Amino acid sequence: MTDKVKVIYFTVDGKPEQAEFRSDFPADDVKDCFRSASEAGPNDILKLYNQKGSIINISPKLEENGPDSRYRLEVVATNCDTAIAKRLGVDMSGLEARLQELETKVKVENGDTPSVVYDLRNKVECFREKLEGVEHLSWLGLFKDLVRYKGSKHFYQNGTYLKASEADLKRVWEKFKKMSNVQLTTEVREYLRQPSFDNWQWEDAEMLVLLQQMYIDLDFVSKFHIEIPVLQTFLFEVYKHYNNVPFHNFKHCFCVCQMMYGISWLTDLCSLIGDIDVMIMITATICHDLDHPGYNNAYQVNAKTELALRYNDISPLENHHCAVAFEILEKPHCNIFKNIGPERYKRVREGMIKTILATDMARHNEILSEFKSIRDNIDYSNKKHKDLLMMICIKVSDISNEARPMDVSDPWIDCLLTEFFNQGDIEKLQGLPVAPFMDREKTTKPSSQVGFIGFVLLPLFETLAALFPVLDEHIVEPVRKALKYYTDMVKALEEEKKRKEERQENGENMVKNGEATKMRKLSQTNGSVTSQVEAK
Ligand code: LUO
Ligand code: ZN
Repeated sequence: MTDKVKVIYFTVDGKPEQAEFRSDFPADDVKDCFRSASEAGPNDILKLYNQKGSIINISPKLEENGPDSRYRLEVVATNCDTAIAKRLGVDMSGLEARLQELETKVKVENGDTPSVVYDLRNKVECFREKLEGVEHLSWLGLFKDLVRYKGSKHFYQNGTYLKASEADLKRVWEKFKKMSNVQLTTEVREYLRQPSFDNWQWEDAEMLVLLQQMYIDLDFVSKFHIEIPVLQTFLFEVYKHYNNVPFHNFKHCFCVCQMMYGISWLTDLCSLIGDIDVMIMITATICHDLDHPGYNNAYQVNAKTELALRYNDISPLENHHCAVAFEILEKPHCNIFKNIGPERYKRVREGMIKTILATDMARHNEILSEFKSIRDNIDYSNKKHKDLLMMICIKVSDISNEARPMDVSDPWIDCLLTEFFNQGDIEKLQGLPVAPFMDREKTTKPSSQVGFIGFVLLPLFETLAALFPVLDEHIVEPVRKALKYYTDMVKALEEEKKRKEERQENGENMVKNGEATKMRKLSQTNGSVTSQVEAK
């Protein structure tokens, strides 16, 4: 049975208007209803006030009114009053202030609504308002009709900005340029080759210097005539295109590249597969998660985001990371490969595309089993064999947090679960499928790590170590230790839970026993009272 049509009367700029819709309409359609009635553009933010002057939610559930109790619709154009805001999009501080006002007013308005409904409505409304007008969110599928600001200010759902501010970028660039003229000590250059390297001790500008050092120490700068100023602008442009999300940020890119760098030295990869293929892997690791929005492929596809539509659901994120990498390399002042000639450029491009696309975990089993099938008689002159080895190497580097010392890897798993659970929260809000490891109600850090290390990480690492035994001590052994650490933790937590349940049960029994004793005493007392009364 379809709901009856409701008519909502309101004024906009003093003009009487009315909107008609059914309460089973999608929220966006109702919003569009008000938008078109008030001729508001996609960039504008709408606010609806009731007669008491309080803001009310524009939704299909909106309470019906009459022509003499009109609501008032206000169209809030985004105010881009500064140069930066004009260039980057919405003035977030203004929007934040209005949202604060919205939350306070909405709380007052619906006094009788249970607070939990309220808070949720507040959160959703607040979340939608905050995200409205931010271009990248079309990837999140939250708002199809989003503003098309070019390079608009992006931010992550918890309100932090997705991209660094101009001021931050300027500071990092200057520090990077200043430090890159300083000769790094041999000790630092040695430490940089260790899988135990601790990224948390280094600032972003310092990591940029270390990435530059990798190209120098692997001799790529001289062998491929890379100009240092071009290398610096390339690295900084890459830095600018990583987002401020909990896990898939620039630090992750650095860690993956540094692990690849460590593996290259440990296995002397350059002498095995040649300099250009190692340079492909180093550059691919630096670019492999460029502009990651903090929501994985499953989300992109389920939410039918712009990226999923653009890449037909085929590894949308990895395709995007690679496309951004070559958009950067197409800029003359960033093209570190401009002096290697068209033939080798073509080879580099093909190799980077292949290795970056291989980081899609959905292809994990496909790639691993194919590599296993050739590993024991690998032929380094066979391009197919080398391609598979390069794909395995970037995959190992990409998920290698647990190969690092516990005090380095532990914070990374927290970052990862923060990003995963944020995604799970949004998927729940949108009624989209939620993977178990993204559901904060179902996944704990130790239990998910036991599964991941045991079933994904160790089999992958042991497969590569079978080819390069030197890796066993340096990256497989730490992963085995991590598996034991989390397995013991899971056991300890299970025992603690059992003890708690036993205590509870005993507690209940004691209460029951106590009750029973009390009842017995009571009945004895009663019994004696009854017999006394009867005796009377
Ligand atoms: C595997 C993965 C995919 C996307 C983003 C990060 C990760 N990584 C990890 N996932 N990278 C390192 C780690 C790690 O140490 N642990 C996990 N753990 C859990 C949350 C997990 O189950 N991840 C997972 C498993 C399979 C999968 O696709 C088949 C995707 C994520
Ligand atoms: Zn990655």
